[in-house]
Parts: sequence; structure tokens; C-alpha cells
Amino acid sequence: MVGFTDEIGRYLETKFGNSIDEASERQVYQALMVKTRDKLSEKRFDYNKKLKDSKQKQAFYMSMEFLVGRTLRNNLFNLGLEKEVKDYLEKNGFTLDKIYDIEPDPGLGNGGLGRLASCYMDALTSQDYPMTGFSILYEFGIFKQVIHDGWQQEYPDNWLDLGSYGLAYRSDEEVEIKFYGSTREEWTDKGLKITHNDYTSVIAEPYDLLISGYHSEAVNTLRLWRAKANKGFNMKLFEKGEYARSVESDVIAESISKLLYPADDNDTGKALRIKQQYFFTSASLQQIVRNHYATYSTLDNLAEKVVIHINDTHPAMCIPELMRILLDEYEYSWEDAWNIVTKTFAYTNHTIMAEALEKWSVDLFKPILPRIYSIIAEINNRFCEWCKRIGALSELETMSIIHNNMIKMANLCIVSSYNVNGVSKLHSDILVEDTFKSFNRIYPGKFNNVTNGIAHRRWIAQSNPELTSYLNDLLKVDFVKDLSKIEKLYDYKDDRSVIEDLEKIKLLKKAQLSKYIKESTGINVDNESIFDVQVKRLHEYKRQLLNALHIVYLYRKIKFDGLRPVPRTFIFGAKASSGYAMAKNIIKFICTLSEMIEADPVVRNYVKVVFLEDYRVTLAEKIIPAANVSEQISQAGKEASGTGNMKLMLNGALTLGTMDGANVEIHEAVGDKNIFIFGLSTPEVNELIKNGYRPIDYYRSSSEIRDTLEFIRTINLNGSNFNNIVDYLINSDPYMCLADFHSYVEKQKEVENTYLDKNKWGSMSLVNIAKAGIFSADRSTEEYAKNIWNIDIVK
Ligand code: Z2T
Repeated sequence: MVGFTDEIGRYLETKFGNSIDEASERQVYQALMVKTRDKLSEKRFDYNKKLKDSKQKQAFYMSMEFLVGRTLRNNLFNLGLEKEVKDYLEKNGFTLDKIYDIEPDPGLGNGGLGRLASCYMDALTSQDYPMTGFSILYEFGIFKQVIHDGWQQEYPDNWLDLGSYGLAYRSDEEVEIKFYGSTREEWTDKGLKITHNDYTSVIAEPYDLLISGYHSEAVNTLRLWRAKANKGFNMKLFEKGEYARSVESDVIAESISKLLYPADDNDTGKALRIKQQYFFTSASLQQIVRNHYATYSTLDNLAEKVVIHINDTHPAMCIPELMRILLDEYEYSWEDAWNIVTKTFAYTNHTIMAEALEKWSVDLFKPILPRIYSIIAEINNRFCEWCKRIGALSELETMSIIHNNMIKMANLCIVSSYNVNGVSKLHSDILVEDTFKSFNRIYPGKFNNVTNGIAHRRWIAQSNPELTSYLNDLLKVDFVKDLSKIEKLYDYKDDRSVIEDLEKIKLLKKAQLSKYIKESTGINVDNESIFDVQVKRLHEYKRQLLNALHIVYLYRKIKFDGLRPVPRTFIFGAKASSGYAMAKNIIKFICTLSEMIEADPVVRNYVKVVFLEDYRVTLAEKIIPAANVSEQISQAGKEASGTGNMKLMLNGALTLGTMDGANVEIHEAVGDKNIFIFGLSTPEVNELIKNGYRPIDYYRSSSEIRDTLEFIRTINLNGSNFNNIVDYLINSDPYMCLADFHSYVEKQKEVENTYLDKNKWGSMSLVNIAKAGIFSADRSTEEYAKNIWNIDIVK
């Protein structure tokens, strides 16, 4: 048997004419990427054969985003090859970690939603479930963030240069996608026939990223579509004298898979985004249908063999696209097609924020996708008719799919899917009690909850090997395979020596992070200080500003009132969507605080503020294991779930949070004594909205708020002031930072006092690790598989 490392050696020889001791790091990297992919391809072959033979039901996961993170370490770890490769490289003078660092972090997503999709693929594969992911091969993923003078700047992320070795191009499975043009209806002897004319043709090329599972037989495929001009088609246009159109269609094709829109939790409303959505859903649907038909020679049983999951509304065009294929290509009647469609799709909602609920203007949409538009309009007509019959007419204002000339994608998904789920208990409750109340009335039982989860193999086993090997030795259970087993740690919650060991590991992870902080920002931080972490996208509702207000509060107290708090390092990581001015101002504000404090010989001994640029999966893997405090301080009712909160908990950070999203379930899991909860609850927030939130009242009645805000007005560093932020907090701020200010500051004092009692803090931290089992993506995906998708593992 040729070992894996022999194959690496042979690749270096045949590809580069080098033996391993002559090879460069870059060459070793390429050899590892390619050979790992080959290894997965082989495994995939066996797995796929079993899957095909069994003819079992399969899940297809549609998502505009998969934030895969680096793949090499994950794959070697899952395949059980890491040790062998490490030893082999060391023997030949290489360090595996340095090779890992060559791999670009594929940033094919914005934040939580994209990372969730990848966590789920990892978890399903580890459990041998058959699942195929579909998305877009963006040439540029989420931008690289550089902080210049405190301001965010965006640079293109050209990840494919070094990142493409893991991809397998499948030219044999290209499909054609049609945009624009017009439809013609014709009565034939078979009934109404629809033809699509004068369209623009684009080719979708598939690139497969193979996803490994931890010690599993399964290898699943993430299929990424890349757009390419249809040269042959355009040549014909050209010959017909339609020169302009032939060139236009090249331009359209080239732009579709160019870049990921960097807007998190926000609707962009751009024509190119419509094209991206239709491009990848149409390509995926065509492939699913074609494969199904090749196996069964009918589509009648599609819903028995296929479930298509829609990750938020971004892939919602799957629905009319399947209708189109059934109606126009396979000549189903509307009723029969609709009967199949409404048994095939399941939809997850990830937000209730109004500005993130996707709407398309009919005027923008209809010319780009004329046939898809007419199908949506017909779905809506029939739905409205039905509502009239069942006496739900008065609620059509909110439930209609097309309203005021806008297409509401969430409504389309709810009407057409057999299941709709939210992503945490609180969020799912809000969906049925508030956001989609009318729908819940007419579709009882359609709505349910699956609380999010995380791929614990990446978020503890790989990113915190020190903690993992310690817990393996101590607990002697395979919690890497089954995270629920980590609960055995709870038995040690009063064991001082275990608590001390855990503290030493935390200190080690903090030292590793400090080194990185020093290298990237020049700031020296105290490893003994509390590492207080807020890492997530920059958004007003997430309230990085509230955190900053507390920092200003501390600054003043230290400088003017002689306060000497427990030393603390506030660590931030956050990208702002490029058009989001307030978010960029907040980054500038945080960076200014950092600079101001560094310049103060007293304050800097107690407080440090570190803004780490370019927060992404790879950086999260460094920061999270080092955290003591996990800031989850969104306005109650706004964060659908959060998943960073789970990653931080699993690594022993204590949550300081509002009763929002999955914080509610973290609170339930660890108990009131092992978490710091503050602030208004969701009903209290709603009450305050109803009565009218007047932030000026908080300003007037609290001298601490006044002093903090007025102090901010005096900050003027390098010509920047923050009056706009102060005015916003006093006059509008829908997220009510001032309403929660006191409660937050008080909790922060409690955090500090608790930290002084090392043993108590350590025990709380231990309980958090022990109780994190339910937040494994294995648990979440098992719920999807059993309760929603009705799929089985491949045996
Ligand atoms: C996103 O990351 C999330 C929701 C969105 O709604 C869009 C994006 Cl890009 C359309 C996040 C939620 O904000 C977060 O609370 C949740 O944990 C995550 O999705 C995964 O469900």
C-alpha cells in the first residue's frame, strides 16, 4: 500500500521535479491540497455508489453563501492524516502550520448564515447523511478589510489564485441559463405551450468542493457554479447581425459570479443580485431534475426522493424554477406541478429585521426573468383566491406575495414550502406570534424551530487542540465524535485542580493571541487581563456601540475619578458592509478609543482596546479560544440566533448578553449562575417601542449617561469627532443603547468582581464548556434530517 505521504513525495517529483527536501513551501502546499482532494474523490466514489444503489432520499441545500473556512487542516484532521503528515513534513524541515497558512480562507459568505451552511455540511457529512450543497463560485469572496487611520477600507479577495486546488471542474455537467427576452403562449393539441424567445444565454460551469466528515465514510459535494459566456450562442447572434446583443450577453455572463455582495442582514435590491440568485438556483434545479429523471424516468416521485432546503429567501427562485421545469419542459398541469413543488421545499428564516426581508420590485424583476415572474404571479393569484375562500381576505395585505408592485420573497417561500423554521426558540416564537402570525393561522403546523449549532470539530478540536487533548485525557470519552459526551466535565465543577488546569490552557491561548495582536497592531496586551471579545459583523442592532460606551465610561472613571478596575482587553473584530456609513463610523470610533487609550499612561494600564482587522473564519479560530468574556449584547428580539455565542461558550468564555437569540438557550443550559444577563427583554423592548422610545429622557435623568456622551463630544483626535454618533444615540437609535446602558454597566462590574475570584470564574467557565453539547451542529442537523427532511444515513 502506498501511504499518503509517499503520494505527496511522488507528486512533488512528477509535478515539480523536486524531491521533498528540495521543494518550496508553496509546492508542498499544492501537493497537499491536490492529494487531499484526490483522496476525497476516491472516498466519494465508494460512498456515491452506495448512495445511488440505495436510491434513498437526498437533501439539497441551496445557499447564496458557504463560509467554508480553510479546508486543508479540516480535511487532514477528518481523514486522520494530520499526525502522519506533520511528522513527515517535520522530518523534512517543514512546519505544517506554516503550510496551512498559505491557504486562502475561502470567504464565500458574509457571516452567520454562510458559516451555518458550512457547519451543517460538515456535521451532516460526519454523520454519513447524504447532502449536496449548491452555491456560486464567486471570483471575489467577502472583501479583505484593512483599517487605515481607523477607517475600514475594502480590497478584493482574489482567493482562487491559491485556493482553487481543492476544486474539481466538471465540464461534463454544464447547464444553460436564460435571462431576459419574452415569453409566448401558444395553444397546441397538448394545451398551452410557453416558449421563451430572444433570451440571453449564460453557461453555468460546475466546480465541486468535496466535503469530508470526521472519521466517516461519507464525502459530500458542495457544487459551486461559475458563469461563463455562451460563445456558440453569441456567435450566432453576431452572425444574425445582432452585434450589440452578442457582446452584452458576454458582459452579463462575466459579471454574474464576479463577487459576493458584502451585505449582511440587509437587502441590496440590485439587478445583478437577481441574476446571481436565478443563475445558481436554475443551474442546480436543472441538475437535480435531470439526475432524478435519469434514475426514475418520471418526476412524479420527486418529492419522495428529493428535499430542497432554502437557506433564507436568497434561493427562493428555486420554487418558480421547479414549476417552470415541470410545466414547460415536462408538460405537467399546474395542479400536478404545484402538488410536487409544495412537497419538495423547506425554508429557514434567519431574520425578522424588516430591512433584511427580501423584496423585489416587479419593474426590476419582470424584464430579467419574464417566465419566472409570470409563474410567481400565478402562484400569488391562486393563493389569494384560496385565502378569499377560507375567509382570510383581510390578512392578504401582509400575506400576498406581490403587494404594492413588490414581490415579497419570504411570502413566496412560506406559501410554497411544506416546512418553515426559525433558528432559535425565541426567534421561532417571534415568527409565529408576530412576523408571520397570519400565515401560522392559515398553515397550522407548518412552522417550527431548529436551534442553530456549530461544527464543534472545527471550533474546538482543531482550533483549540490544547483544550481538546486535555479533555480527552481527563474525561476519556470521545466528545469529538459526540459532543454531548462533554457533559462529563460537569462532574469536575468543584475540582480545583481541573479548574486550574483549564485556566492554564486559557492563559496559553491568550498568550498565542497576544502575540498575534502585537504583530498585527503593535499593541502589547496583558495576558492576565480579562479578554473581552465582541466578534461579529458590524451592525447597529448588535450594538458594538453599547460596548464602546462602556469603554468610554471606564476611561472617564479611571482618568478623572481614580477608578482602578480589573485590567481588561477589549477585543473587536467586525466587517462593515461597504455602503453602511454608520457602521464604518462605529469602527472609526472604536479605533479612536484604542489610540486614545494607548496614548494615556494611566488608563492603558487598566484598559486596552484592540480592533483586529479582517475578521474571518481563520481569525475567529485564533480569537475564540482565548476569550474570557463573550459579548452578545444585541437588542432583545433582533439577533435571530447567533452562533459565535456558541463557539465562545464551548471554549470556556462566559456570556455577557441580553435575552436574545440563542443566548436564551445558553442561559437555560448553564443556569442563571453561570452567565451574565442584562437589559430589556423582548416584550419590554416592544412595550417601549409602543409607548415611544425617547432616548433624551435617559440622557436627562442620568448624569453618567450625560457625562459619557458629553465626553465623547470632546474627543477630537486627528481631526475626527463623533458628534454624529452622540446625536444618533440621543435622538433616534432604534436599538436603544441608552435604555440598556445602566444595566450593562452594572453587569460589567459584576463580571469584573467575579473574575477576581479565580476559582469561581474557572468553575463557571467549566460549566459553560460542559453544557455546550446541545449546540453541536450534529444535534441541529439530526433534527433537520429526522423532523424536516426525512432522510436517512447511507449505510
Ligand atoms: C445572516 O448572517 C443572518 C441572517 C440573515 O438574514 C442574513 C445573514 Cl447574511 C437574512 C444571521 C443572523 O443574523 C444570525 O442571528 C444567525 O445566527 C445566523 O444568520 C445563522 O442563522
